Amino acid sequence: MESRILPDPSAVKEELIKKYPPKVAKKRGKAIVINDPAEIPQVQANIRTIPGIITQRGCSYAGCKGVVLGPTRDIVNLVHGPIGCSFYAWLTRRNQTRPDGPEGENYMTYCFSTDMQEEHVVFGGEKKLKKAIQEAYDLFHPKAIGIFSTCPVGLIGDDIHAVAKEMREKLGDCNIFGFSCEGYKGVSQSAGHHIANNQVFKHVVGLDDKDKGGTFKINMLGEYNIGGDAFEIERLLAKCGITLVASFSGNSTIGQFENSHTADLNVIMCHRSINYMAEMMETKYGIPWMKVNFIGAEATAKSLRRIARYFEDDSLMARVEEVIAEEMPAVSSVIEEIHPKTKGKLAMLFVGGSRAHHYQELFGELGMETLSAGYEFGHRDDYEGRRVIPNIKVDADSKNIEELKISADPDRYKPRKTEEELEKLKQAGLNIRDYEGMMPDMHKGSLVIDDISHYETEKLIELYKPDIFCAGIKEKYVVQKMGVPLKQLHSYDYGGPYAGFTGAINFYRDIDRMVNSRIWKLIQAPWEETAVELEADYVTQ
Ligand code: CFM
Repeated sequence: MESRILPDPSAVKEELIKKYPPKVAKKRGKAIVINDPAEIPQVQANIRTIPGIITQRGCSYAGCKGVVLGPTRDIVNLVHGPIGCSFYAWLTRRNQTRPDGPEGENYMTYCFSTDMQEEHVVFGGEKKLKKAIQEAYDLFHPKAIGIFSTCPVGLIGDDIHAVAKEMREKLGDCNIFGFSCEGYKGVSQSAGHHIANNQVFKHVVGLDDKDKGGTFKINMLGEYNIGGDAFEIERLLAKCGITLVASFSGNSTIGQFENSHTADLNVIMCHRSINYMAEMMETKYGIPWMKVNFIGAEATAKSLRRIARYFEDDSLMARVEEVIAEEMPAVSSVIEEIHPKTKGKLAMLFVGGSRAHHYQELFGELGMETLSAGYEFGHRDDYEGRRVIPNIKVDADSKNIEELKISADPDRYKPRKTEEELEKLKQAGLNIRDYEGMMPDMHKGSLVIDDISHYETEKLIELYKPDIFCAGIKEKYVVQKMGVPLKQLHSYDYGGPYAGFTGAINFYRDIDRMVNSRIWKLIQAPWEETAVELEADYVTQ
């Protein structure tokens, strides 16, 4: 492996902001920090993107309808708004599901919209919304209909919650609830996650008290079954004898949500999108939560062990060890084959609000180094750890998002463990109610960049020349034209699953193919250009 001399991170930071006007440079400078895991610096996050900067962020509606509710197959997700909002949210995320047989309900492949026109913007769209609910009900008789507001609905003031209530009462056997997740709410899709958590908690969780059996019952929070990840996790949990009561929301049904308060532990994959749900469920029902990570073989083994230790059951712990021992040889043999070819290669990850952290595990297993990483819409706690939450400044944008006031359920609150028991588990190394964030796991001197702009992305690539860049479709072809392969960590391109043991193997192979392919060397990046001027032919007629 050739050893490269990497530029000094402070010089890179200077270069990234040099071209900005002074005020913008000052602001962006706070979002670009040089990491030190021993003394984590403060990073600016979850604030408005500066107008004029090309961001990769999405909107509140995307976070609510697309991300949190989208993967649930038997809720009709009805978008109240112009058709474009629906069309561009239609199945692009690659969240998969497994209906119960060929007749099983699955509305994920449909696109439901009220198709708001100018007339409705001027005179109001509530009538049209009622009609659309009736039509969806008559056609499908779904158990539930979720209504999602897009921007114009908030501007004209249609009351979707009143319509939901009226139609719920009228139809009688269909749970109907609304989400005021207009795109402009908050500063990114993160606001939409919170809105989704609130409404699902308010209208769905706790409706079905039936104990469906199982000894070690958990909910999986913040796993959305992109590329089939949840299928692999479900396989491993079942093999260990752990019962999955509900998944929020990969491969899920509304019935699972209704019954989720009967579980004894919430495990969180994506902290950003769903930590609210975990906290509310603990306050109301007494279910503790714990952060896990099923991305990376070692991380998967560690997460299974943590779940087993939470239940403090010797037979479960033994079974988990057996499963790990059965699964690991296949993983190790692929690592042995690939590691010599990937060792020392350099990666960068700029994704969403959790994957930029999780996927560093997989690169670590391949001997690759993460030079720089960041989230699009993470909060400071996703970077620096939850210990900073009390110090996070609550600005006007965050205040716009409702915080539900939750209290213990008078009948159903049942602490699964006493505070002493939880403290003991914490002392023994279990991360109960905690997430340490991305930065403690990154090297000293690595660059952490929040809400990276297109311009900064290009500069960063030019200066570091990484072997692979991980982001999404908006960056993919720009980066690849620079001669650097881009792995989509949102949709996984056409690949996956990447979770669990089988997923890790898939990922090693895909990354090997990308970083060791000669094709990228054949593309001339701008910094490699010789004196040849770009030429273009124009056809005139
Ligand atoms: Fe959580 Fe996600 Fe992510 Fe996210 Fe997303 Fe996603 Fe993501 Mo794209 S919920 S924060 S809003 S892990 S859609 S499945 S890949 S940006 S890093």
